[in-house]
Amino acid sequence: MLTIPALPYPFPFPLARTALIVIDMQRDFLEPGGFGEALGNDVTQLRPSVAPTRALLDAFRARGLPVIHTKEVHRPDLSDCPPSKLNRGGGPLRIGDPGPMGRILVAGEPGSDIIPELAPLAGEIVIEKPGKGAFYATPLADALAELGTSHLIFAGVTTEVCVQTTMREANDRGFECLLVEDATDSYFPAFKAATLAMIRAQGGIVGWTAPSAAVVAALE
Ligand code: TIU
Repeated sequence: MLTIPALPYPFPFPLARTALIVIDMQRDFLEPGGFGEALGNDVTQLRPSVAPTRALLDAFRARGLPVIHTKEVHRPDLSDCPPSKLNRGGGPLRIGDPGPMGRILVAGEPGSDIIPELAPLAGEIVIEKPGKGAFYATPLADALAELGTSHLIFAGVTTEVCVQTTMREANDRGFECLLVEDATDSYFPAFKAATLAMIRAQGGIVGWTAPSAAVVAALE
């Protein structure tokens, strides 16, 4: 077992059973003209997490450890987007509408791509998901079972929406979970801070948090 200095206490992990999961680092959330901006958000708020996420990717890749990327996308016919999600927001652009990066949050459109800095490498698992959580209506659970994964290191956006939803369910499914503090961002810094605090409260009720430097150092 290796150990990462973490909160609320050190995080022990077996290297061979640990995977990195990077949630939804897509152009639709991080670049102007996508879903995030259509919801009225300042997309520049998500930029600080890019370099730390890249450092995690480099460290996991150098060790030959599994990397899983997720993307929040819908089928072109929107058959996997319930009306409750389609109609939410009330802004001028909705899921499936044409925007400057193609149709908003639709699989295969330029806006749905993971940003170039964090692009998946050949052989890395990419999970397309119609919801906020990465387990709902996806093959993620089967993929993790096949890998023999017991411990998950989380990065991605946004902290309190897709990252937290996925981490909470992973925790319920028996995974030991650590969220990397500087490799996640929210459009609302106060929500990010609150999410980190609630994850590690009550003795780590949902899991652990640690800075990327501590995770990278543990892998060296
Ligand atoms: N709106 C928002 O904060 N997030 C999402 O809609 N999806 C993800 O978090 N990926």
